[in-house]
Amino acid sequence: MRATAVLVLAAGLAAPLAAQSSLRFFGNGVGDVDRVKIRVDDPADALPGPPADVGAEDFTIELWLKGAAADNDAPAVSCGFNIAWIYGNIVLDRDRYNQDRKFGLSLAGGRVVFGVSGQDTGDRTVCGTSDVLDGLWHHVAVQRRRADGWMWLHVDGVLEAQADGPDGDVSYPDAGVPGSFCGGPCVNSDPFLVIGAEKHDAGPEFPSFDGFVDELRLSRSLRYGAGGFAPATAPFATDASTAALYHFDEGAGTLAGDTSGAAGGPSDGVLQLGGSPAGPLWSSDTPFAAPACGAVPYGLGLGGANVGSLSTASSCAIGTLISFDLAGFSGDSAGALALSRGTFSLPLLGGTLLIDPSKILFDLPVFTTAGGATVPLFVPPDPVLAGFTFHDQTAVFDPAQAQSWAWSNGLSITLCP
Ligand SMILES: [Ca+2]
Ligand SMILES: [Ca+2]
Ligand SMILES: [Ca+2]
Ligand SMILES: [Ca+2]
Repeated sequence: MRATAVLVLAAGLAAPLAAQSSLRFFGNGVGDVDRVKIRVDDPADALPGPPADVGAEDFTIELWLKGAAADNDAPAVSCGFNIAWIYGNIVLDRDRYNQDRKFGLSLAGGRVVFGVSGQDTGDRTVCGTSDVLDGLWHHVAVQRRRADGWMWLHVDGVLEAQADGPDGDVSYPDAGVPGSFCGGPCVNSDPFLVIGAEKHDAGPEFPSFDGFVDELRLSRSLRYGAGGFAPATAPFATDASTAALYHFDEGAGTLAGDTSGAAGGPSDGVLQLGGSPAGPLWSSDTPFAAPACGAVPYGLGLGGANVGSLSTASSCAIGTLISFDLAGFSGDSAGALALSRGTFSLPLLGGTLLIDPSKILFDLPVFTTAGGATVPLFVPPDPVLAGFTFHDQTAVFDPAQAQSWAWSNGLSITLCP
């Protein structure tokens, strides 16, 4: 008989972790403030930057945004073989000042605008067709194929523009030398992907976005076909194509963490605060409704064979004992049931890791007998825990499985009041 584990979260930690959050920018766009900066290269060396430096391969860049026309007054731009995207209210800026190999995303006349410049292969700007500055959340996805430069622009899953853009590598050059247009070399703006501001603070004719951003994902692949798609209804989980993934769920501080787990990362972002009102601010306004309380399975730890299924037989209410019921393991084994704040999808030891190893809350020991086990967890009757979501997966030593480990499916639990 062993003691029952008790869900314990450090004081002051539970509340911010319970909520999703987004970032609110205010369009200040001067003095290197009111933005998130993600470094994509170090100009002092010839080494490649972190995975957020996309563009050497196909890419998809997507995010959720919300804004009002009154706060973003850049007029419509003339799209075509030009760099007119720089005149919209800038949402994402991977510009290089007066140099090639760059791209960015802005809003002009309420429409989404996406521009790319190749190395001596020309410029192209494409424009969406729907007004996204209506005070509602919208999913924006832009894609670019390296081989022929083809560009796609989707709003809320609908293809609004596509065009044959400039060919070739548009990643930041590993030995790039920022031009001297920033009172000296633009070392503080060029080698960054900037969210929510025009990166060089070049002047009022290059305005910055005033509104909300959430759930930015950079991928090394083309995720969406021209036929459109249903936008996700929940935060993304990482996968093998994810180069960087920002949930903006920190809720405090100046770190915008990359949760992708991509090799060579993380490509973390830093909030540069300032302006009036001072941005960016953490906001509880997000595109996704809070998940209903209860337990929802997700993912398969061992491909099609659902070895070690995981379910809760009990309620998910605070002040109760939650039982994790495991079934299907092949014999007496030992392992652990791990609880994490984040989901994941990564091949590991013959199975798939479904929980974010950087956000582990704690591990519960598991001993399976006759193929199953029940793991109890007591949740204290602390009201602050209501609505808190965590994810769990069990791994046990199991000689019958590939590489001797058996992995359960995943289970997301949101605690009920
Ligand atoms: Ca082309
Ligand atoms: Ca590079
Ligand atoms: Ca470099
Ligand atoms: Ca978020």
